[in-house]
Amino acid sequence: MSAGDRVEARREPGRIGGGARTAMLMTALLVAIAGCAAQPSATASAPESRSVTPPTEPASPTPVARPHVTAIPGAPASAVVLQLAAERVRWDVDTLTVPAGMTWTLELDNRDGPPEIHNFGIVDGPSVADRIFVSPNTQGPIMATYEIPGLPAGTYEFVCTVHPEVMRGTLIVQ
Ligand SMILES: [Cu+2]
Repeated sequence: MSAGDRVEARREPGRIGGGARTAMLMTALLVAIAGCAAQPSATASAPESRSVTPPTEPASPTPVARPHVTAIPGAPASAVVLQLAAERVRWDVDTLTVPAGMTWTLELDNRDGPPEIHNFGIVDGPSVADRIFVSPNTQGPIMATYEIPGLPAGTYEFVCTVHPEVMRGTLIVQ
């Protein structure tokens, strides 16, 4: 559309026989006017399109945009073995401490029978969506052993993602 306008603008001054400078000036003026005219119409139509896009935009990027700690690939194994029990929808300890940058072993004693199920997850934020690791769910009574990936030093939370409100603890990686 704007390309067509420019071509016509160049032709008209050409017929009049004005110099190349006049033609160029006219073209520049017309382009400038077209640019000025185009901007208000673009901003005027923008609210319509904006009202369509925002609902989809904030929904998806927000969780992903957040910096997220990930497990260290190929972290060496430590000899650390920790026990953790789930009983009556509570963990039996509040804090677990493990070495930084090394994998460790968790012996998860799920003492709750049906209908409860539990898992062991590590999160680095307030939401269980910020999960770094989550074991499979188990239904007790059952003992399960997991190799937990190595993490950078820091303070995390361990959580059962099925019961995140009541089954939370602090994981200290140092
Ligand atoms: Cu649970």
